[in-house]
Amino acid sequence: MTQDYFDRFFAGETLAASRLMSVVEAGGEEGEEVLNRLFPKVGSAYRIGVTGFTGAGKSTLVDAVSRRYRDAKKSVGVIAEDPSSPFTGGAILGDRVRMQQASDDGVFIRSIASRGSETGLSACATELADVLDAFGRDIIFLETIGIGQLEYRIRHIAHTTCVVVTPDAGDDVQSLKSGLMEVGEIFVVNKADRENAKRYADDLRSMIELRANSDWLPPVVETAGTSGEGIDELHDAIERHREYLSHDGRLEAKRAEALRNRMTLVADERLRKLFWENDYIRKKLDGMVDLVTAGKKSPYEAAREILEPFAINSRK
Ligand SMILES: Nc1nc2c(ncn2[C@@H]2O[C@H](COP(=O)(O)OP(=O)(O)O)[C@@H](O)[C@H]2O)c(=O)[nH]1
Ligand SMILES: [Mg+2]
Repeated sequence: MTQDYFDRFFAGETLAASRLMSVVEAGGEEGEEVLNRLFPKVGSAYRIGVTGFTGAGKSTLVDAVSRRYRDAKKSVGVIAEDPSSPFTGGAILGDRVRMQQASDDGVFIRSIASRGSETGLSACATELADVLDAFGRDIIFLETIGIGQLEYRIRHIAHTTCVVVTPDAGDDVQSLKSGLMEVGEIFVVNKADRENAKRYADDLRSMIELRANSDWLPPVVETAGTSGEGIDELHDAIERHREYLSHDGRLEAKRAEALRNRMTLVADERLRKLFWENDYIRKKLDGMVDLVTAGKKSPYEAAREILEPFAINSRK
């Protein structure tokens, strides 16, 4: 990666940003080098996570809310994890992607395919958000699918996490996964044009009140992404949460926690690799396989013995 790219990136050239994102997305040493170079410039963007199942209306909502920020002269970036065809749902967003290629209207959209591990995916979303942050975007939306462990991790990738749900017939709020309930700082009941939306939102409010355990009570906003209903309320709820975080060092604490989490994830990944590629460990493992196969040790005793030299702190 030549200096030229960084110069063009810091001069605000969209193509250079796309290029750096591709390098970061590819990972490896070159990607890390880019992140190291950009890191001093990372930290001023406000990150809004939007999570929920595919088809809930996340892209539609991100598009609508991002317009509010654009109207307020804020620059916007979007990182969207989209397993199907990116943004097919939102014709508006589709148009915008096309527009983007011709001119930068202040919204930079990048979709990432949901491949690889969940950890890899959320790390990648965070890293791409870092690039947009260094690029000077004021607001960054991170659209992720609320499945598996990912929903727990989104808390480390966004400042404000919005969980988007829909009042699907036959489903009641009890069926919402507790992972989603835990990460939501704002709940959005989208497709408010559906008949049972109101009741669904009220049930959700009662459930949230019962679970409330911090001085931020997550609001439930009813929206209809396609007609624009409730978009102002959603924007206001995000701004209220941002205001809440700006007091008592909450934002700084959240940022520190996220960075700690990131360091742990990166170190964890490397540690495993270092460990299993280490000659001593490989030989030890081979020897244990023989012993276990011969019935002389159980796999648990073997695993314990392999780890024994590293258990210094926990020895009694
Ligand atoms: N009826 C209704 N459809 C909506 C609403 N919001 C989004 N949709 C539609 O739901 C589909 C999925 O939306 P999309 O934003 O792509 O969902 P995502 O997968 O969560 O990003 C699209 O066809 C949207 O037009 C809404 O409020 N009401
Ligand atoms: Mg989407």
